[in-house]
Amino acid sequence: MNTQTFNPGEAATEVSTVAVVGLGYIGLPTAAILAGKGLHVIGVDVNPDTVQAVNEGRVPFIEPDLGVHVAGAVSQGHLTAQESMPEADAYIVAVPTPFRDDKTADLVYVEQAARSIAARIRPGNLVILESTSPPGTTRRMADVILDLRPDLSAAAGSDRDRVLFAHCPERVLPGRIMIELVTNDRIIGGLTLEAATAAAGLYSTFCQGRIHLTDAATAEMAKLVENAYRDVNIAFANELSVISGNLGIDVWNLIELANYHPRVNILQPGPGVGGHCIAVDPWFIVSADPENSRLIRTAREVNDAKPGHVIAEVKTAVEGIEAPVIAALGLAFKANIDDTRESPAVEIVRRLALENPRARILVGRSFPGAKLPDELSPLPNVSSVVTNDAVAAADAVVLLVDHDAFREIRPEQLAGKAVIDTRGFWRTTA
Ligand code: SAJ
Repeated sequence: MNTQTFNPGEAATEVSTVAVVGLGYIGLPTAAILAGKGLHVIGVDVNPDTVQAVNEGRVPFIEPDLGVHVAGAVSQGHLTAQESMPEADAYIVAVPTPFRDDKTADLVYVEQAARSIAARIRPGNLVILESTSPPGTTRRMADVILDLRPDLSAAAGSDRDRVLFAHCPERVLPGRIMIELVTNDRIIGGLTLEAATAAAGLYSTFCQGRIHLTDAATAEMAKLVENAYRDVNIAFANELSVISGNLGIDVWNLIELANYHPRVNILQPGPGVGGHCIAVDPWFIVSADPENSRLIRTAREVNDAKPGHVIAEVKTAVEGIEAPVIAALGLAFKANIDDTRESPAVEIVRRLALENPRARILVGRSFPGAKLPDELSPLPNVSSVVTNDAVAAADAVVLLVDHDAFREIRPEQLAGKAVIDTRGFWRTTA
């Protein structure tokens, strides 16, 4: 299928009831925004706590502005949540697609969702996969449903009753989800053009960006490529940070200067790359064609090695101190969010604690009252404390996340302490 741009005047959506399967970081915002447009939205989640929270108009995680949208949609009766799969005109699948130890995608949640949908789907329905997935997953999801429902077909021109399948990858940035859901362009890939057009009709109810239509495998790959592009570029910055450190050069000043060139735009180094997207998706490309993904694989390895460099720096800083106190500032995978999935900060704290049993690691949190994640809570030498107390008690302060809240730390609080600033947060300009 050639790529084409959807013309919103062309196909008004015939969908009035939507089931959004998976009420996580993407599913819940999508559900809330569709409900805000007056559609009847039923959120489906296997977690009873999530279902209860949504039905009470609450959001079980932090994302700016999402709370207002969910509370409004629930109070107007447009959004409800339940554990079982309902009948609907359209199904949007936004379940996790984690990767296994061998870095291949685990599609068990997509397949579970597909089996539940198969029991409820009716002729003419639309099924959209939003989850980031390896090429071929939309086809596989359709096959799971169609194997269970031989009365239905996805093919144009079939004698059997038609159902429509499309992939519509999300591309929103955590922390800006409610803005980018509306303003970003969308790529929609259908198993048929009719399916892509129907999905575009639904998304055009809230998406103000352009909607680009293509086939499902290209849409799946486009999403992976966007994140791999970013990963490769961050790896370049991280590699520079290690080289610069060895040469005694301030990497942030170096990058600022190089970026004055009109065709150079180096990203920022950090403690590593986290989150459920950039640290994961490139592996889906590598597993699709291992032999030819050398650059993509190496970038992943460079970024995954960065926490080790930070740990080595901290160890050097506290060398000779019998029982050092280390303040670790921030655990999230990036600034101003509370999401710790795949976070290099968590890995750094965990490995520092395990490798230095005599050290005490005080995690200064920017979100007061936040509990330690499961990876850290069993460790006896890690505790979560108020940021200022962590800094005051520390021999070494390692800044892991550039949360705005840490701006309140004054230079005199850091005086006399070893400071490892993995984000260039306290850097002076070139
Ligand atoms: N990071 C750096 N240096 C940088 C930029 C980022 O070290 O210069 C690190 C961050 O600290 C973080 C990680 O990279 O650990 C990822 O952060 P991010 O802000 O670059 O991206 P995500 O993971 O929050 O969201 C990405 C976005 N993809 C792209 O920008 C291509 C978003 O648009 C996607 O929707 C999202 O992945 C997703 O869900 O796939």
